[in-house]
Amino acid sequence: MDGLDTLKAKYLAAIATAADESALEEVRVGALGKKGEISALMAGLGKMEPDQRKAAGAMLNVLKDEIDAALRARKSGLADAALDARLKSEWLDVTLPARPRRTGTIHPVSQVMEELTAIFADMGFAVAEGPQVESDWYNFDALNIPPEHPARQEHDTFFMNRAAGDDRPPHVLRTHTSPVQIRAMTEQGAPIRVIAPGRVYRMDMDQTHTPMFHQVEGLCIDRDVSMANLKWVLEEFCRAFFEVPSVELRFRASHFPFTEPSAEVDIRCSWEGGQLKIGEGDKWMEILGSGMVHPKVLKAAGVNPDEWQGFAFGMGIDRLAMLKYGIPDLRAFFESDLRWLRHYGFAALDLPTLPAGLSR
Ligand code: 2NM
Repeated sequence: MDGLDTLKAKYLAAIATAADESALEEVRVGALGKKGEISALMAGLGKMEPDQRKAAGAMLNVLKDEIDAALRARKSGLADAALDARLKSEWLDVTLPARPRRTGTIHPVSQVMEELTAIFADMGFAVAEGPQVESDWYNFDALNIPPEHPARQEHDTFFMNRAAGDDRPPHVLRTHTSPVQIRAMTEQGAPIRVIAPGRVYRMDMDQTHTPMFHQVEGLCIDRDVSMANLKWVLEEFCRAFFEVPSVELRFRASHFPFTEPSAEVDIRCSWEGGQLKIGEGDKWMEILGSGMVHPKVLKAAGVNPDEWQGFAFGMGIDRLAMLKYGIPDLRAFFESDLRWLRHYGFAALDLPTLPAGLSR
């Protein structure tokens, strides 16, 4: 049994250097497994004389216990190290921001739509919406624009295709948002106060025109609504939108098929050194069209013109955005150039409200 010390040293060394739990298991099987070296020595005890067997048995038991203890200690050490390694590799900094920096911005057209919606809401106007593909009845006939009317050509309308053999007049891409107001009047009747902001389409493309652009139209119908109410609403809108203490509007007689009388509206301004100032100066700039809704239009929308009357107006949202935010080129609005969007875009979370200030 002199070899036991050598055996002990061999196994303790093997246990100490086992690289992982499976290497350690191999060492255990080699020593203490059914066919292991120590187990074999234990099996050999049966061939010894009783005295010898007693002493050798005790020594083997001690050795077996020592190796067993060393195996357990090493095993738990290896398990701890494996857990440490796993925790290290799966480490996660939960204090990091959940997403990379937010880079999206609100398009100036969306910003201006939110601004004017807030202003008109404050004056009791609800927002109405409608389809962008319209029947020619809603887009033209109901607005007192009959088939032979020159405005149908002037509007440079985009026509949709009909199926072969279908002779009904084609649908159109709406050339203004007025059909939305016809639909709103037809559905809700009078009195009514709505604005209709949205996309409109005309076949036109140059420095100052894009085939799709944005319009907002307003409609106010009640028993005794007049041009005086129209003028106040427009002044109030311009003052709030351009964020100036006062504005001055000038009405010029004009003509639209859907209003009578009709007026084009100019705003007092100055252009000093290429810088636009609203509400002061000796220049006038046209900003919108308006008028008293034509009795035929009321009738087409199911509103009795002997009982009800009111005003309507329309203006370009893209142009409002250019004027207010000093954006020079209309066509850049719709090019989706990220540098342009970052430069002219607005922070996503500060929505314009009247009490907080529209644009900040
Ligand atoms: C304008 C100018 C004048 C207008 C008319 C209507 C409706 F549907 F009520 F008849 N909506 N908008 C209108 C009137 C629009 O845009 C330059």
